[in-house]
Amino acid sequence: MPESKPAVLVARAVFPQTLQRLQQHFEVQANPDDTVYDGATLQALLQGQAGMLATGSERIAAALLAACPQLRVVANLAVGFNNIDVPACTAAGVLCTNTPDVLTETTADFGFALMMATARRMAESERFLRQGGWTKWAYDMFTGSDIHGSTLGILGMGRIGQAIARRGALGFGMRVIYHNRSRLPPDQEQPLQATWVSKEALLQQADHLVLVLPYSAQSHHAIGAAELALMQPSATLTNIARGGIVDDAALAQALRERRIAAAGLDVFEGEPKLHPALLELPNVVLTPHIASASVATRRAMAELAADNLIAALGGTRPPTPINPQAWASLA
Ligand code: 8YV
Repeated sequence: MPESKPAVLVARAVFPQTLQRLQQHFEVQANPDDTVYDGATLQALLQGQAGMLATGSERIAAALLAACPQLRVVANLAVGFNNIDVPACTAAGVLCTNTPDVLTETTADFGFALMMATARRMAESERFLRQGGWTKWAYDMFTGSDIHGSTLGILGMGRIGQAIARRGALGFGMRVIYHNRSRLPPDQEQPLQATWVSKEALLQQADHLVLVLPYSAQSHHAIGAAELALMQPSATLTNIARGGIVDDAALAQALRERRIAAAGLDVFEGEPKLHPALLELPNVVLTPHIASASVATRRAMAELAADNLIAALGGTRPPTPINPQAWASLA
């Protein structure tokens, strides 16, 4: 008799090719309607499943793990994993994986584009044009701030931060400063022409500040009223990291009072809901968490998540584990 396939839950809709690939290895419970499951539904659907392909929408915490003792692998379709309580997973012997590297350049492209759109007021001027406001040229119409030759500040200097630094220094002649808990070794700093500074100096000196740090209890509201007050009134802030790193209410107030010039936001506290004040402000560019959303990159992310699930449940060490220590209890 053929061995039965392990059961897995694919928590959100994915590319049909990814689903077909997973179906070759697993009994797949898919979600073709792309419903975002609440905690109780997720718990019910996870009963008896050995694996799960998750996204940032699914919260994986201790209570869920306790209620789903058969769960052994959570493959996150994202590089960020703040939706997962990793220590709780490790304690429960659940291996978690993410999708690093494959999205670095695409996400850096988007971060740079969002920063440029913010500095050069692209969304605001497009709205003006569409609304029929463009009747004549004017010397000061939608004047913004330059990217080339300005100071790029990066908070968080992991893979995506470094890819943004490279674009700024080598592509746009920017002076690059960054703040990160650990300073990069000189052989990594030097090709990026990036200089480590204190967080305070970063906030004070950046013409364009880009946030690329992971969300954690430590980075919650890393940018709040006090930090915004240190920034230059002409500065812009771009967040492609996670909602919750910025205090959105404080940011809306700073933007309203023109204490900073503008913001570009791809992520929000409590998304997909937005702080209502952000929707009213002209000097903010808003996008719906799409920094990694090129077709090629989303395919690569889905493939890597599938690779991880297939390897881990097939008894092979997966390519990109988050808590490799859980591998010992699984293997
Ligand atoms: C994902 C992301 O699209 O990878 C990440 O951390 O933020 C995005 O690329 C999103 O998290 C969906 O899971």
